[in-house]
Amino acid sequence: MKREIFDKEAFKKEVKDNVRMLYRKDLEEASEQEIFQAVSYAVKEVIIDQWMETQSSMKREDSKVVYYMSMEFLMGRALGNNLINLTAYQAVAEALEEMGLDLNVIEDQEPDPALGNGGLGRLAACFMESLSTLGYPAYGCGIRYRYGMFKQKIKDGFQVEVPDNWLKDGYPFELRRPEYTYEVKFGGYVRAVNTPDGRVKFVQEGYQSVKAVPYDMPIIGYNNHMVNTLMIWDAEPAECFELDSFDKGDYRKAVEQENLARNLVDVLYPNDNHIAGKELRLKQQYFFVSASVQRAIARFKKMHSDIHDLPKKVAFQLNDTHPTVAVAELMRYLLDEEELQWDDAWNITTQVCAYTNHTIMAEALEKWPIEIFSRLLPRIYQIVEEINRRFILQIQEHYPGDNGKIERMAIIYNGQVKMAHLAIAAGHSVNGVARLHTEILKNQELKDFYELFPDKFNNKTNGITQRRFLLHGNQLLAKWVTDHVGEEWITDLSKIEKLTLYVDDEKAQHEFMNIKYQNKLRLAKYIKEHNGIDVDPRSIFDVQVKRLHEYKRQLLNVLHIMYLYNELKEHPDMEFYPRTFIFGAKAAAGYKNAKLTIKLINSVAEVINNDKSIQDKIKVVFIEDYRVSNAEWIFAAADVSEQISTASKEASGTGNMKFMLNGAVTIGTMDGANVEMAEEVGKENMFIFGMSSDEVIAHEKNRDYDPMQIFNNDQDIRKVLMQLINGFYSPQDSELFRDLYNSLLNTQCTQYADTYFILADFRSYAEAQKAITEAYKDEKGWAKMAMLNTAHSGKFSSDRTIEEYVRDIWHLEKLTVEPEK
Ligand code: 26Q
Repeated sequence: MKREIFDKEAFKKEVKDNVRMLYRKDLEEASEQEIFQAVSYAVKEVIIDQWMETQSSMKREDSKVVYYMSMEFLMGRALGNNLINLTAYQAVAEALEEMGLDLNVIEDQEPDPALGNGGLGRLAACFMESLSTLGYPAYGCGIRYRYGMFKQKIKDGFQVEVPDNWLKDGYPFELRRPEYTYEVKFGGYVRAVNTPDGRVKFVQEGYQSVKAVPYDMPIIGYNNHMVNTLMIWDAEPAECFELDSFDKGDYRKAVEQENLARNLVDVLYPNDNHIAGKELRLKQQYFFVSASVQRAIARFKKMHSDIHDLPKKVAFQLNDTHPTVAVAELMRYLLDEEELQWDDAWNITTQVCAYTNHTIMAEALEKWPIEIFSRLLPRIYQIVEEINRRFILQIQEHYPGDNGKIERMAIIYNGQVKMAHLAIAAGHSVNGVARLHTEILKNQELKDFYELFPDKFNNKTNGITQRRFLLHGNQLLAKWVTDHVGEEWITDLSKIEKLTLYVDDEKAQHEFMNIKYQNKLRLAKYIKEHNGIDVDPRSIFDVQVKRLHEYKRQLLNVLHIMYLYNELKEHPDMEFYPRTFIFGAKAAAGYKNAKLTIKLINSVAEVINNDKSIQDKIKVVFIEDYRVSNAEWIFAAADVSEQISTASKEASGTGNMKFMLNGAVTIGTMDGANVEMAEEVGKENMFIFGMSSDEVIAHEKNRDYDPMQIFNNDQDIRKVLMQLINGFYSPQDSELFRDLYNSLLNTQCTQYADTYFILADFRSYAEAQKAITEAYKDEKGWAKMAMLNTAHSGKFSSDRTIEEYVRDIWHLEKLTVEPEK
């Protein structure tokens, strides 16, 4: 039974009162944004009680807590999801309707908090939600960027980045907690001081400091009264008089210090799977990590006197290497503040810290020049040097005389600090994010480390929360699923497998596809409003939405569309099932080929959509500003899910799972979690194509791949590639797409041409696409396949993932939160 939380009349009154209190207006005069704020504050009322209950029972039970440290939390809008998890969505929708208001419209007023780039940030958000739903005590630790991921505008087919000022109207779900302010120190130097009892103490002097002030956001569990906390840190200038005594009266330093605080949390770096080795980025990392470590320890010490018990009560999970300075910061605290011996401190640190790897892309492995690192974090650098010194001794002991090992494994080498090596050496767990990815880490990328520390390595296949991506995003299907298998799937997605009972039932097939059709209508309307393009909801909706990256191969998709168009033009009477190709993707602002690919997609769309002769058989749509809020609608409406990365390059993928849950059929490579999806649903219910990861890795090793050969021997491919440089899609400037052409064929441009094996996989991709058309024509067959995908998506709940982290790495206990009498 769901507990009724909302007294409808009281809620209505609360909303009206809030409008008066906040804006001195009656409901009738209030803007939609003001009503959103008033509704959100009314919801916050309810949340606050549960939040306080949760925090007091965490104290009472003295629970072990995980601190999930991440530079990114891509939360998406909170209002709708909070209502869903409070099981108050329907009641609130009705209450608002009685007031003449539409909850959907109000939800749409919320800014989309986009404090993340893509997969890694969204994973952190799904994990927080699952932790609360499962009842595990947790804090998310991150940064309150004033500007999150940029908003994308498409102008003349090109991406234009617009700042995302998400805080401009005030964000109702955050709570400033100035009582938990900490100081974070940068720069200066370290002085060794002899203490009266004959020891040496290290003190940092001449530094600049910043005040870290946390804002808490509630993370609401589904129907269980559990509310965890996401703490995101803002930077405020330390007052001038708080300058280190050494620098008192130094006006220039005071101004510098103030500027540091100003810039520190200004903006999220919009890079995904690529590092920007900028000094400010390292400052951001240390800033939020130092503040979070201080808060975690302060909280621990309120209830415990022996710091050796820290690992019993605290776990730090490092979301990629970005927060890895945490290990050195914890060491610093234990050595300098707690005055522990090295071995003691090291023991505690390794037991507390664990690291998740999200990529094998070489350009995403984080390294910092010693010069920057030691200047910015002098004491931390000393500690990293000592960790490195001891680690090298350990390597030498294990592999006497093997200098290659040291070269490959040292934490500091060649003038650089290697963050992954630090994280592996200083943590007790290293995990990949899908089985294939973890195997590649163990056998290739991190082979040396796996040999030295086999027990640290483990796999945690990613997952997604079904509360946001089905219950909220696809309410029609959610209700239908509940009607067929009961509502247990909401908190135990494995139960959705019971749908297999209905896959041959014609009535069920009909209903399932009808819901898909309704969702396609909803998306078609969105596309009409935003792009002005008419798309036929009866056409196949073929969707690729994700960050734009060469390894994800949006280029393969668009080259194939160009090929299909050529086919249609050459054989106007050929049989052709209408298709709508939908793209959504942001490119990092400085990533040239990615931005050019966006332009290409839009140029191809322009030509094809306006060619009357093909009778609307192909439509191409680029959805502007792909983000969490429109993603929910897009997944719900997809027939075909494009997961076409070069095998071995996509660590896991999580969009793939969201599509599967919503009954889309995947066309994909055997990469990342696609492999496990195929295992769950059966290869016959997916369209798998392309080289295997082993084949890709072998070609990379042997350097024996020659795309020019394919270009010479395949006239269809040749024709498509020539269209990149003959002005077919860019009549004003036939050179516009030259760089894309070069990336495929010209060895001068990159290490080797066609780095991501697009031409190698082209034919196999085209075959798979053809097979999709054939399969779609068989309505019942398709309905069954789509339903089987939903039915076998159970493994890909982030609830399952979190249970595995808890069991193997964090060892937390579930908390029950009793509602107040
Ligand atoms: C690092 C240094 C400086 C600036 C930026 C960065 C940076 C930022 C974001 C590096 C990498 C990222 C993001 C990586 C990411 O999203 N990886 C994805 O993680 C998902 C969750 O595990 C996986 O499903 C995807 O396969 C993986 O690509």
